[in-house]
Amino acid sequence: MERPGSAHSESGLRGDYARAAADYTVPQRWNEYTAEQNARWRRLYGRQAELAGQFASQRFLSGLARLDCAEAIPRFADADRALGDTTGWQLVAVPGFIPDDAFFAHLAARRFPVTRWLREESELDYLAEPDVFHDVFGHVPMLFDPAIADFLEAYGHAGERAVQAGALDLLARLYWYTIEFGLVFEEGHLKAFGAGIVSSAGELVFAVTDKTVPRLPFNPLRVMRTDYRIDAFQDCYFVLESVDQLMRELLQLDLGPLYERWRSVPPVSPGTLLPGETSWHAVGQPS
Ligand code: HBI
Ligand code: FE
Repeated sequence: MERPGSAHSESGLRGDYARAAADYTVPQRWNEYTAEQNARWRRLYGRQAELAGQFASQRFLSGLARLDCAEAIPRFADADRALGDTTGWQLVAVPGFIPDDAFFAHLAARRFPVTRWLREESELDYLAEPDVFHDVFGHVPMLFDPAIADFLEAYGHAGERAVQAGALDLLARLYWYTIEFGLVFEEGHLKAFGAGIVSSAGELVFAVTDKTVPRLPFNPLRVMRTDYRIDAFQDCYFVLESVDQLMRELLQLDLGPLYERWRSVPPVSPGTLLPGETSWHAVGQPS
């Protein structure tokens, strides 16, 4: 594994990688968050929790309530206590984006890497890197959900094999279109549970209510073949019948042969519908 240090700083990642341990963890240093940062967190939380009440999955909302962090950036050790009683996940502080192999090793051990720093005032609406708000507000609520808890651990194990098979792009899209940008039908309503959506004010409204963006029924192979963008709202979303579907379908996949078959095939571009596909917006969203 190549260790990001100065190289990453030069490429724009702002965390302090030089002082991280070999597994990229750092102390959270909760006492060093300023009153101003906690006030910013409170504002981000307030705005996003209100939208989430309307547009996010119940399973996300019940995890968010368990997390109990409306007032200030939470101590990760406090979240660990709540998680320990349910799915046994733990949070580890990291400087920011970390290399794939380190990321997978943490997930495989049911440790979720959480960026320790908070975005600046000028970045309330958009940020290219994950910060503590994206990681905690977006991801941690779903760690209380047994289906997501198990899926993420399985993803960590699968990740190392996908790297060896030269097929990480295929597997990473499964994470992207579910854990980051997944939608789910809940009692006939379209809801968001992906962290990239629920932690973004603009995309949470867009992903759930836009009248033209393609929304396709979740199909793991279709997802693995679909490219994505990281610099704007997604050009398409995939919708689960229930978050339980995720683990069920992953267990049925024979990833080795699938990697062999699709590894060298160019991906489908995200806004494209394949022959025979119909987006849910076109057939009328359940209201
Ligand atoms: N590191 N901190 C952090 N957060 C991520 O979501 C993350 C990462 N490293 C690698 C990675 N994601 C992805 O590229 C893999 O899921 C493929
Ligand atoms: Fe994320």
